[in-house]
Amino acid sequence: MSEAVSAHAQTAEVLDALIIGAGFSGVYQLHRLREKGFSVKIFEAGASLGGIWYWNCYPGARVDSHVPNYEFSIKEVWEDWTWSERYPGWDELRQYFAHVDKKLDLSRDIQFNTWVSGAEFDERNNQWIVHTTDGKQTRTRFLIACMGFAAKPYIPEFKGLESFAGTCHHTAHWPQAGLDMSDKRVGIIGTGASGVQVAQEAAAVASQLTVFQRTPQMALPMQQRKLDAETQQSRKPSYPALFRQRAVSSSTLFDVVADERSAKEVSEEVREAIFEAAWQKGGFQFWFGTFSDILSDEESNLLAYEFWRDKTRARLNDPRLQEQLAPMKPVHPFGTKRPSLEQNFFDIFNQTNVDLVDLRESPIQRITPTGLETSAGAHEFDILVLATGFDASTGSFTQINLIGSGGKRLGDVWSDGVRTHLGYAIPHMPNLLMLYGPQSPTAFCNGPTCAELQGDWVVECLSYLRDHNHTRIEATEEAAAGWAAHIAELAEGTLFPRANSWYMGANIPGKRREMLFHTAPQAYLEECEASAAAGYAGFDLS
Ligand code: N01
Repeated sequence: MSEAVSAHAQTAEVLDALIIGAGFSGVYQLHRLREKGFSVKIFEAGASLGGIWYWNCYPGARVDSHVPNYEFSIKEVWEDWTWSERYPGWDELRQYFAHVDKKLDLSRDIQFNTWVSGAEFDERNNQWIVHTTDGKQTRTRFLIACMGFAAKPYIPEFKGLESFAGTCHHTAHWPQAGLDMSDKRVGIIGTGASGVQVAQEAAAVASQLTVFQRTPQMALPMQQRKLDAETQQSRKPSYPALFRQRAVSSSTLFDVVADERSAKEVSEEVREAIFEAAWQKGGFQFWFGTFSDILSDEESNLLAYEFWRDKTRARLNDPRLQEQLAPMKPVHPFGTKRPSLEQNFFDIFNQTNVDLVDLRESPIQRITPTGLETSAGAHEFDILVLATGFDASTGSFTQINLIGSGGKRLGDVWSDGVRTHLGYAIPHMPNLLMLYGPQSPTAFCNGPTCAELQGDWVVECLSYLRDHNHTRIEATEEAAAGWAAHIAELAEGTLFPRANSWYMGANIPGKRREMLFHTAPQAYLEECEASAAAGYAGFDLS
């Protein structure tokens, strides 16, 4: 840092906090920090609020967590808002964000269409200098990263991709103006949540849909339901208790609670009844809400898989499709990749306009101007949808040029694996705090719940620093090494390491394989509380 730049810092406007991203986490931070009297702004890459719900506007995009669990607990926001569906779509979620904006008067402190390309820490002043692609620089005491886990779409290096002459989009870069798939030939690569959702919509309107599947998707029934305003209003008196519950029970997860018994320890009759009830309830109930050991015991897991498999095969007319979509033997333990919630995903394959191509039998060789070639032959289409996922969690950070204390780059700090303390802060990156980031429960926690519970911790932390005249907070290397070991140990107690999922960083070629998330949200909250109560143990404050 030159003397001139440093001297300039004494006079330039310096924010207390700059938030990156205007999704659930960023919006909540802005609201709470302003309440506490901090000067704060959001830089948001999109043209409006919503984060993931701004970018993912492909047909059928909808949330996999039900309302009212999936909304803010702020009374002035929920008291006059009602939803039309239990699992709302992206457009209704955007309307919700517009409502939140109006209620909390957020936009005046949000700079839209602003992409943060880099930030460097000015040690002399304990400030971040934040660079945006418009060429401007902004100084802030604290940099609060609220980019979500899916800010970096992943597009595999398919040979010939640039030669495709039709329309091609990654699901997270869908045209904001929409794209009509009616009477078109559509190809979709990928069968994660995004692929499943687009496929359901495309199958209804496309002249031909070809779904390219590499790994069968153990999708679960959403059991979508319409909601009426009157019933929702009549339930509002119970909302405060419901939102309080998110912080104090295992339902922090996804508002589902499992039977404490093992799936193996009950009679077949009882087991089937519990499985069936969860199936009928829908959503993530069958994933996390049947027996306590489904995701940790191989035999119990297999019992859940067999139930899922038989239910799914019964919906498919063709025995070949049955084996491709729901094989007799699981390709990985059930639920170790996030299950999509489907409405008619399996049924579409009984339609004459829908084909499945199993990439395990015939891998993609190249994309061509008119479609793609697998080892078994050519497929032609007008629209190619890349539902190929994200460089999840860490990708949101590594795509920004972050330079911390002593000139350390994030890539250097994470060269032997991800290092954070409590998923909030990174060694050598003072005054950078993360919400919904790596090594916190992100992937296993309901979004708005996590935004608020983690968000409150960060707000309290910044208030503590202000009250104690501290201008700098930094995770210690020791604490971060201990936290990484803790995350790995928690994962080892589960079956999650057995799948090539984005949880494990295993969906991106060359990315280090490690569990990226804390798998026990309730314990996590207690660990964070304990650190704060001990004067922010594991952090250096100065
Ligand atoms: O991404 P994914 P997503 N050749 O990584 C395939 C959330 N989300 O965008 O399984 C061929 O799950 C890949 O195959 P495989 C949700 O948390 C939520 O769908 O790696 N195929 C897989 O099928 C979700 O979990 C909603 O073998 C290739 C697919 O692409 C997360 O976002 C909606 C390939 C990627 O699936 C990510 O979901 C949407 C290749 N080279 C998303 N590379 C809600 O409902 C990858 N694939 C809230």
